[in-house]
Amino acid sequence: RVGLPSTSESTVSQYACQRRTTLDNPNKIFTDAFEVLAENSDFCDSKGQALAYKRAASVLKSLPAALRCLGDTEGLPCLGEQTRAVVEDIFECGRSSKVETILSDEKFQTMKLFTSVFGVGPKTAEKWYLRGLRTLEEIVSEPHVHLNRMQQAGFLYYADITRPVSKAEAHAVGRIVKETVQEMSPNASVVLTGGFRRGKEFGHDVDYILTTPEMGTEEGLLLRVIDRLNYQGILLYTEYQGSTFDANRLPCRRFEAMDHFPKCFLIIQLHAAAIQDGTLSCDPGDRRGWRAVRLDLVAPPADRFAFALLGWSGSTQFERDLRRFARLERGMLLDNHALYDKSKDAFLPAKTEEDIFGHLGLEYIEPWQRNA
Ligand code: DGT
Ligand code: MG
Repeated sequence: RVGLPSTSESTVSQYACQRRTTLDNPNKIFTDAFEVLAENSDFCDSKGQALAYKRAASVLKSLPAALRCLGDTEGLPCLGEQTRAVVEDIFECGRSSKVETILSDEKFQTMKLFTSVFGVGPKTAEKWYLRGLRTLEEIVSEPHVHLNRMQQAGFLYYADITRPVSKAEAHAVGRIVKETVQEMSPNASVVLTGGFRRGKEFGHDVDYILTTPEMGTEEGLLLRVIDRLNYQGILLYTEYQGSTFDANRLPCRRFEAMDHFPKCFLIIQLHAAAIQDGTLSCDPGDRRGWRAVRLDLVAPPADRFAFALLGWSGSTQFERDLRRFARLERGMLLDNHALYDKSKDAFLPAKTEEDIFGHLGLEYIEPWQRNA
């Protein structure tokens, strides 16, 4: 059993926050299959089943080597009868018939197409599907379909937004935000988070955290940044959410709940000149000289920076398991705002991510090892 941990040496934890998961994934053939199955379960509103497939994919991503036979899955957590059957299928036929069936299913294909539009979730996609709509053209030309502002932007910039953002583009966006912030608040900081902080080469959007040392000024700063970007004429879409943060509220039990910090979901115009090597990831035939990029900015108060950074760095699976580990193994509640120790009835403060891992009694996991 070369390269794979056997039960006698080291066991693989059921929690992603106790595993180191880099972007090297020797089990991509299996994890891609699980991710299709998870997405399909999400489309069918089978949350539990979706989570089971996501957990199985996450465990395989953390392994140092490829599975060589079905027997290699023995002793691994989160792999049940259904996921093992998929692994077996892939070993025997080179592919999973269950996955192939889903991929060629009209409903799955349509749901995938519709949910690829910014602002369209599975509920809306299903509603359109049940009305008999099958293409994006049909949606925009159907008079009875009402699109909200976010979805209108999603259709307007569809080609750009569905094109992956490169690391060079993400850094260029960061420079624009930093310059804007510096002009107004020289002590404020702009920190990269999300998938690019985990070392990804491409992402679906760019995520930055803004924070100021002076508590209580972060919300105003974010609003002024938005104003300034607007004045520069590069804002194509803006959705602002003001703070609903309450320092006395206990951390949220549910993972999916969004945090309460002031934040904005933007679409910005990124010009080729802003990129270090001057090349945008656009069609070679594209003569506009710019592309639209999705940008999220969140502005936590300084004393919550570490929690926000940890919460926004992802991956989603890593975040889920951090919270689950805190609750089930430590009797603590963790979210993007705070860590609360139930037995001590106390909030545990943190200046850095290391402090949070320390409170949880976890070894520190670097951002690039959180690709669970
Ligand atoms: P990407 O952008 O697709 O390359 O990958 P990420 O990991 O940057 O994902 P993204 O941008 O959707 O979200 C950034 C992180 O923010 C994500 O890893 C976890 C966190 N996050 C996103 N959405 C939610 C949410 O609804 N609730 C909570 N609690 N956290 C979220
Ligand atoms: Mg992101």
